[in-house]
Amino acid sequence: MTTNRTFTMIKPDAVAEGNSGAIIQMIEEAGFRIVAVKKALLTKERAGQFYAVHSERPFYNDLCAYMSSGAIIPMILEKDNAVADFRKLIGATNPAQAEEGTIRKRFAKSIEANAIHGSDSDDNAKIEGDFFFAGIEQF
Ligand code: DGI
Repeated sequence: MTTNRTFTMIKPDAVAEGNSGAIIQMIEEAGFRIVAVKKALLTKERAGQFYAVHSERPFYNDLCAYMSSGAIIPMILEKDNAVADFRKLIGATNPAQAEEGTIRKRFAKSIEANAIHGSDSDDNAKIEGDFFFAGIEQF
């Protein structure tokens, strides 16, 4: 099944440096509608739950520490072909490989502090959106 929603969060490095406004502008100019948005602070444990799929990876501990190091801005977004189009807009995980015009090319500091998350499938978009937002907040 395809849906027209995806989940994103602006990560601590980008929020701390005051880049959220510019990132949200890029997202809206690319045609995404904001369905739900808030500012949040994850504990290391909550960050670990969100990234549980990576729990066996060598960078997991650092990733959880980083993702709980400062405020994030989670959002649910809507657009035709949202998941794939948003992955294209954010660019490669490693900013050294991200294409010109992508959010990570412009704002990511490193493969870890890479400014923004984007769900990699429709199923994960739903799971990740529900991780942060109740039904009443999604409109
Ligand atoms: O979907 P992505 O965020 O592009 O990438 P992913 O799901 O493979 O990995 C999730 C996050 O984990 C990624 O945004 C940053 C971090 N990460 C991935 N690969 C590495 C990594 N962090 C470090 N330090 N080293 C890695 O190789």
